[in-house]
Amino acid sequence: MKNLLDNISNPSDLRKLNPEQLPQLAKELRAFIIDIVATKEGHLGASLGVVELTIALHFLFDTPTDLLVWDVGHQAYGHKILTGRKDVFHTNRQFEGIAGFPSIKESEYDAFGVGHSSTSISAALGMAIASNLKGETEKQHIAVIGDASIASGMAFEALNHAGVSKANLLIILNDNAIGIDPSVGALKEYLTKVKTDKRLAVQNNIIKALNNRPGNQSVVVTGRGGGSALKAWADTVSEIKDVKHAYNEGVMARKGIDL
Ligand SMILES: Cc1ncc(C[n+]2csc(CCOP(=O)(O)OP(=O)(O)O)c2C)c(N)n1
Repeated sequence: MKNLLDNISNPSDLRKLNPEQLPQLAKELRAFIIDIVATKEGHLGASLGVVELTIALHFLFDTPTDLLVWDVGHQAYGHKILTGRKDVFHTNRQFEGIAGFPSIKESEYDAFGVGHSSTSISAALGMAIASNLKGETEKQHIAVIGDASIASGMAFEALNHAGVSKANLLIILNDNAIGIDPSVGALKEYLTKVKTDKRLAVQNNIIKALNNRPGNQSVVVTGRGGGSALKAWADTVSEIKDVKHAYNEGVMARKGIDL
């Protein structure tokens, strides 16, 4: 079979593929990351866990015009490979090589320089508010954050602000129940509960509540489970992409899938 990744230099090449070709691309991207990280070291599990999400986001959104912010940035290897850095990915984290995290100096596709966790929602919200002020109402601003990072004060401050703003912000909660170690705490238990108890999900959902304000366009996607099917991510993201006031749950995310 023809290698698809060989012919992808940036997301505009990716967007020329048929949706049916994307699972094949996901396999190739996963293998590419494993091959290089196996000899050069780096963060592996987090990037493998978002291969499908990364493809879905660059396929469905108009990056780099739409702004994509990765929290921490340790999961952005697939993003880097699909956004012009495939040929230099072997220099990842090496002296004079590419950075192990998104860097605004390195690429126009890296909307925000990261390394520290829990900053993505604030950053994307600030960008979304700026776009509003400039009248760029169609521009999308996407924060991808893990369940460990969203449990911090800074992320909650941003959610609190987003919940009353009119900014066009999409927050993707990549809930795989693992940070560096398995997640613990009340929020983890809460997220588990809202996914298993349908009544609770409808009546008492903190994340849904944040999306219920008139005029607010924030959206949260959250999921946890046994696989990270590309179709599930692609369907979910395309469903909510242009929707205002949407809440969605049920996309599966698993760290280090298919190792
Ligand atoms: C302020 C800060 N504290 C700690 C870290 C170390 N750190 C790197 S990744 C990570 C966990 C991330 O887990 P999660 O947010 O669930 O994302 P996932 O790895 O599942 O994508 C932590 C704590 C950091 N980068 N920044």
